Amino acid sequence: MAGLVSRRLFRRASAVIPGGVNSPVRAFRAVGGTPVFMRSGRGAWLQDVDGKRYLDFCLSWGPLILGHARREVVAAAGRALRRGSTFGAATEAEVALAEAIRQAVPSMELVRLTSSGTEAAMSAVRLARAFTGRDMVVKFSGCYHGHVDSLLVAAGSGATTLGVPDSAGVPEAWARTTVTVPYNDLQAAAAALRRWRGRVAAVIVEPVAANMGVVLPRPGFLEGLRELTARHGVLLVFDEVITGFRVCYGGYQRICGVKPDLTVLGKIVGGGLPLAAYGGRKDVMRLVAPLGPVYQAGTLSGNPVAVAAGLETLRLLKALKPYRRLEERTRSLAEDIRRCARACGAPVTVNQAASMMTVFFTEHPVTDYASAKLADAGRYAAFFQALLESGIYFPPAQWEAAFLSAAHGERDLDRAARAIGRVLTAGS
Ligand code: KE4
Repeated sequence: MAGLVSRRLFRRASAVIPGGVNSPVRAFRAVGGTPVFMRSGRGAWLQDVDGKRYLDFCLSWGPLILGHARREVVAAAGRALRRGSTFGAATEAEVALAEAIRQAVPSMELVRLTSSGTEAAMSAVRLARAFTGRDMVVKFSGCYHGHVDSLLVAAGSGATTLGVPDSAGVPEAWARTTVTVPYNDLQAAAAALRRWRGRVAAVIVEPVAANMGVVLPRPGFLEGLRELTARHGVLLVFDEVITGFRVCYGGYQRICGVKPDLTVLGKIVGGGLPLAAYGGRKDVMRLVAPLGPVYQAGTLSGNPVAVAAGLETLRLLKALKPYRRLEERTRSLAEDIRRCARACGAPVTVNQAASMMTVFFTEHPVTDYASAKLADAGRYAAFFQALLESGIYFPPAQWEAAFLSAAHGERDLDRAARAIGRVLTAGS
């Protein structure tokens, strides 16, 4: 439960910020209680404003693969800040970061930096519409691409029916430009492209979904999307805001071998500062202003401080090569949780991909949004709160991903496994 200072701050925040938070999921609405206000982070640990420490498995929703306040990243950002935070002009460092991204993700032949994943996804969709001269987009239930108006869409009744707004303020007409189909359902995607033949600009997908909790692509799903989109003259957009530099040095496309036309990056690529990117085929990206007619801009796009943090993060990831150890440790923790759940009869399914995972409170396999939604959010809430009391900070929502960082040591993971085991055994 949140301490006294958090509770006081939440009352103060609620008087001046909608819901007391600057992003809805931080409000703990999905898990109940007052949100914990954080004061600092170091390595794998967070400290809240009441002085309580937590082993952090939310890691700011993904950016902090090196852990909080990584010394080299802080130093690099500090040096940049002391030279001036922003010039609104080109700098060498942003060229170096774009080059590093292209080297890591070769399908991104040209790269544009933005300040958020939402901005990058929105721009990629606008670009796809311009390149194809078409208006519609196919997305997948449970996948999230930021608060882009036309993508804040709930699935229509059938797999090929037009979307309906999933947020107030989104015009019906904009929602109807999006068709939502079930993740991992290639037939539904094919049906949507047939039904709206000649009108679909892009298919946008999280290659490993993480916004309904972690859901892995079925063998052949991404390859099938590549073949379908190529056949229909539709651009394939991989939203790798989470998977980019999380699952390997590059994106999931390096692992699965599927080459998208456009890729969206965020989170890790900014090293914990506001930076994201989109990029892809030269012939497509050449439409982006000032080269072409697709306008996209940003005062702080590619700003020196965030670029410095991103560059240092990518340099460290390349040098440290943490991915194998991260995957092994995450797999081991996932196995510990499964073993404990079997032993105590807790209805738990754990999906794990590289250094991210989700503990779903359901005994069914979770392969798409419909099966993810069978999870018992109330039991997850009790699980989250019990872990919080034990000094373990999981994502405050069932349908999100938990992450490990290079700063999580064996002792930290043993501590987490023991705490999770106690909580599952106690029936929370
Ligand atoms: P941002 O605009 O939050 O930088 O990125 C949007 C976005 C785009 N694509 C994917 C696959 C994403 O996961 C996100 C943002 N992720 C959420 C958590 N799953 C951010 C947390 C929040 O909204 O506070």
